[in-house]
Amino acid sequence: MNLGLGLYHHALTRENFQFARQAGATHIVAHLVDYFKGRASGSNEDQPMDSERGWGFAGDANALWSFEDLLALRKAVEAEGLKLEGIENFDPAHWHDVLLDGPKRKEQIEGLKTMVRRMGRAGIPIMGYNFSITGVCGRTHRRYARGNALAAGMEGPFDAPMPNGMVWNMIYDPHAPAGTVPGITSEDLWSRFGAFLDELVPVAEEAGVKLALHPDDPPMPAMRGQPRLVYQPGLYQRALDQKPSPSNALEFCIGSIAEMTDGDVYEAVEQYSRQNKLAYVHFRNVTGKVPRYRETFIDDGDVDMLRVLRILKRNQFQGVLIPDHTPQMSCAAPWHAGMAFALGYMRAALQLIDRE
Ligand SMILES: [Mn+2]
Repeated sequence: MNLGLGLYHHALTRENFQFARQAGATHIVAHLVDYFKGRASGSNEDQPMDSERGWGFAGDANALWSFEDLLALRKAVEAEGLKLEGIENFDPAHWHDVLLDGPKRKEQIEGLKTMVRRMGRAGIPIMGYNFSITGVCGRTHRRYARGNALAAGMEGPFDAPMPNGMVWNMIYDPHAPAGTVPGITSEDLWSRFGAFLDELVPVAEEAGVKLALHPDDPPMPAMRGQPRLVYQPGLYQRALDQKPSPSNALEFCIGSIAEMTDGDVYEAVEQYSRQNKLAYVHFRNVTGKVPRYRETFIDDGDVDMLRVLRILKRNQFQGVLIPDHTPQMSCAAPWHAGMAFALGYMRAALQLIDRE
């Protein structure tokens, strides 16, 4: 098993690659979507947080990720002694009508195929994504964690309808007419997802890229009047069975799975790691379950993280673990301190597990 760090778009710098290496990481997972565009300065250090208007504006619909930029990113990561394990999240600008089944669907599916092919050519093996209409929304951000550290949580359902022009908690069309996006059924959503896999998986196979599905965060059956896809551990199996392929894999989020109301996090780790379906792991801890939970420091939640690692080891998981989110620590560099704490814990845990 390998230790990695996920870096948001604005944090893809040489200094942060060195920071990751210094904390013992060997791999980077990069976000190319800028979740913080158009937001107040000073808000851009931590994970993006929510309001009814979402995180902000999606990227440029006409600018697909280029082969040159992808290759340059991999080279920059490698120059600091690390490997680029994957890209996390498609830009809503590039696939809003895939999620919404809108008029640009066909064109946008072709764009996604093009970017997956370019990733393969650039030697980037994993594309993490979250097939979700409303995205990561409805969370609160308060001093929930140990020592009054700022962390994300949830304090009940979030049902405010989603405005037109928004998908995946970002605005892709600021000029959309007033009104809200009509709700669809769960079967509609599964059918859109199935059609996405039918088109993308063969391309990913040929490109040598694994598509890695993140579960819903938060894992509620519906939010903002829209259904969600993987909000219980067993729904991951449905997603895999929809299109069996080495390229149909999971961005396995321990925190989100622990927040689910059914099942058991250790059984889920066992079930999916035994099938060798974990492309990479979000190694995050939490207390409580939806609709009331709080993100915690890695050593301080409901999940026994060492028990998770032992299951992964037994099932010969060889991929990368990244901290996902952490509470922010009180100091001049709250995000970095939180990540360094999580990485230190993970490094020690992996050394311990290795010696058992
Ligand atoms: Mn996650």
